[in-house]
Amino acid sequence: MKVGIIGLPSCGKTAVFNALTGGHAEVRAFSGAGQLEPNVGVVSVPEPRQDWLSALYKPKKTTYATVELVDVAGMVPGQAQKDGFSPQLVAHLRQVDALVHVVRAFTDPAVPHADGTVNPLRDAELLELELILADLSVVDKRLDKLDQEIQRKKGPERTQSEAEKELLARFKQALTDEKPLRQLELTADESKLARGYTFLSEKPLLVVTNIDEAEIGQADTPALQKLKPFAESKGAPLLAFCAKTEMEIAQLDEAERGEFLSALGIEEPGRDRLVKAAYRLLDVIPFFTVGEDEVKAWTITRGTHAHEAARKIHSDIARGFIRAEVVAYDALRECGSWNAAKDKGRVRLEGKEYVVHDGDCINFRFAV
Ligand SMILES: Nc1nc2c(ncn2[C@@H]2O[C@H](COP(=O)(O)OP(=O)(O)OP(=O)(O)O)[C@@H](O)[C@H]2O)c(=O)[nH]1
Ligand SMILES: [Mg+2]
Repeated sequence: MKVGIIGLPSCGKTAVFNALTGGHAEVRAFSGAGQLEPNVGVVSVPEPRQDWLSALYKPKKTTYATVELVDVAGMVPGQAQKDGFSPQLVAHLRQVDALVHVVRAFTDPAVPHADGTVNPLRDAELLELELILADLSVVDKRLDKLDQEIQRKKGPERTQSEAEKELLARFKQALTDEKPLRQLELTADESKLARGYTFLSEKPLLVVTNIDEAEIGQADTPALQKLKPFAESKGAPLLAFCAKTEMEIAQLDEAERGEFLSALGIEEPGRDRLVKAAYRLLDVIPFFTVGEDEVKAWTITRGTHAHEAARKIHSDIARGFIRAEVVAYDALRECGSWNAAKDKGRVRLEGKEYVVHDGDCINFRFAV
């Protein structure tokens, strides 16, 4: 699961990346736009249910779900309106599953803005338009080729190409109306067809406004007010985050961090909120395996069957699948232990077709 961090130059993408990963990638007052290689890092997804399970089992190891973050270069100033994203940038972005769009709201004379002023809504709209234009150019190129293909093809192949043309024409209309593809309702077949194109505006999006230090903890800020209708109209959740402070928090050791957060009156670190929001974007759910060796979260897409979930762990477990012993996290917590849950009939035996739920604790029985 990969999440790409995007935004205009110097909006604080790398600062967000460092805040989330605890990393030390270089941040600079003058944009490194054009930097070719993205920063890549892996972060654990905070999960209070797993904390409770670890307190119960006291395992040797607790393994949280993870998200891979990709921090790319900003768009080259001035290039935005002309040519849009560079091809390298687009190539990196095509590979991610979701996008975190960082919008600058912090005012800092030491960090010049390419357009001279800080204006979150203008910046957000500009970048969003780039996603749409990048997709539109893919659609146009493909539509050109499809016409020739349809002439050449016969039978079911032709029908297939015609269906593709119809879908792409719909996409073109939406994009021309500046509507991101994530907002279209697609059938399962259409989604499958679209997947191959890895459209940027189809990827789930989270808007993060990078606020001033003084605005930390405020429920509402001018930037949030401006961006709320924008985010809603793009089908994207919205979060405020102060990348600079969060980056500093990430560099502290645990004890210092606790003191720092309580001094600021922050209950949940922004980092945790942001990582959780990024994970939720992906429309995935965790299930847990528990034991004295390890308490582990596994990430699956919603609707995954027990047999597939088993394969996540090991192909042998899927091959030799007998039954899944399943207890919902809430039931386990209520009963206090696996055995107590079993005595109360809360541990179910499920077959291969069972649809795994968010927070299921599963023990797979298998024989190979
Ligand atoms: N005051 C303040 N400065 C910030 C904040 N976030 C980032 N900065 C500063 O803004 C400058 C740019 O930050 P980066 O994280 O490098 O921005 P970027 O989006 O990665 O920039 P490019 O990769 O060059 O496009 C650095 O000097 C940061 O220290 C913030 O929340 N508040
Ligand atoms: Mg950067």
